[in-house]
Amino acid sequence: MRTTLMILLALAVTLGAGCVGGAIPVDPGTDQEAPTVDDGGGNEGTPAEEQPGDDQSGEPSGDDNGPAPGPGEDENGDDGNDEGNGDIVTTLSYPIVDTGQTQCYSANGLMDPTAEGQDYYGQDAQHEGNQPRYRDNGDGTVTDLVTGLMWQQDPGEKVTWAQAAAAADDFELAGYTDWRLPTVKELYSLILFTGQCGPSAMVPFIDTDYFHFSYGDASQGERAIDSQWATSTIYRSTTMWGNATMFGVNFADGRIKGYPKDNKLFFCIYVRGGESYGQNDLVDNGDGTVTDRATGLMWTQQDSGGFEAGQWGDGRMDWREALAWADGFELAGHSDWRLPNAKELQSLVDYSHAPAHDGQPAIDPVFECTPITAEDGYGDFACYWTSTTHLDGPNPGGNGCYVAFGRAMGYLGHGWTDVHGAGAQRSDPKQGDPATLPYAHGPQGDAVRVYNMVRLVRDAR
Ligand SMILES: [Ca+2]
Ligand SMILES: [Ca+2]
Ligand SMILES: [Ca+2]
Repeated sequence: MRTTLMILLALAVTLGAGCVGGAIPVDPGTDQEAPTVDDGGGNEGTPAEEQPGDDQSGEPSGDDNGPAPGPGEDENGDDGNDEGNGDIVTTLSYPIVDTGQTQCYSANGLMDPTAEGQDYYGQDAQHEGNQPRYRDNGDGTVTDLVTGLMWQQDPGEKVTWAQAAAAADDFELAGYTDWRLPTVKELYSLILFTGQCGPSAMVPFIDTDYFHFSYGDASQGERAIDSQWATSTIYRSTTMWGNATMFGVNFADGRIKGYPKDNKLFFCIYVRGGESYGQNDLVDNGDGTVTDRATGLMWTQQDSGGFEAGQWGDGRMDWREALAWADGFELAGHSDWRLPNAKELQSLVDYSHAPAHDGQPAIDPVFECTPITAEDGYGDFACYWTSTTHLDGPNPGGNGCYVAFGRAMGYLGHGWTDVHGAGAQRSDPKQGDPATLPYAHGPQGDAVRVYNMVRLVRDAR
């Protein structure tokens, strides 16, 4: 807890909140919810069992421009083939597939890439990661060559969540019978931020060379963006004032949202293989860093609030400030810290926690999260910037993706509520004064904050 009451007061004023620092009312009724489904956030690692610092062996110099580590320098002591040329990446249990974004964007749209020390350096396109690669198996299945997961290629017609969950067990395709409804971490591995949603262009956020995709059906009264895909991940709290909620991926508008689980239709593709995909393996290195041995990523244990960064010292910053802070940041002898992309940051979400469920942010407790006061005046946890641009709305490039580790607030009709759940991924304008911008955006009145929290990442090898 590094936030002072002063900061909470300032936040309350900024957000127009009435009640300072109030605890979120915990919903006692959610424990019994949907006991048979995966919570999608299994953080298997027990930091206390690990040897602090054991991830630093074989660490390259930490120089931003240093050569790629050779064989044997992988942080797990593997043979260094993680990003290699073989068919399937196998040495990490939870490799993050890059977003596919290859162009750079300022707050005003496309821009030429900049260099270290310059504005807007360090965004998604400037860190390659594991580029998406798939194999069409020619039998109605697609293999993701980064994650190793095998997917059903065609969702067919929409179904209810209950139908999607119930039919998985008996589903058979290409001779396999071990299909399951994906977790939100599995399904989100397929999202691509080469997608766009807006008046100038509509491009799906999934690779349509491999997967069958449909926008909403106008003849059924649906909007184009009604392409919500189902997962097995159930929110431990509720959205929209009490609805049981499932986290789905919208491949039409490029978001994770909590959707009302009942009385709604979803696309559904089943998955098989890679049973540990989505499970973190966190090691507290004892020096302010945490390594996830499942993803090969190293994270700062504290967020920007813990470092008292940003123009107000409370950790909040706009997108350009977040990139600049990452660029110049040093910790534990490393200077190659960067703003995580949307998929890297989502890998840290622990869907077994939720502020209104257990008072915790949706992340493993090894991480420290600076508390904030939300729009409704209750104590909460922040949304965190990513390096990924969200091509959404009338100003393509002007919005950056964030991941909500607290409630994903929206203003609906008569007040503020958690509309999309802790663990949602939405986007905010990259810059602007929240006092003069519309305070809510889109059909669910998503809260517009602009000044979000930041947690930094680096490659742990
Ligand atoms: Ca990238
Ligand atoms: Ca089966
Ligand atoms: Ca740097």
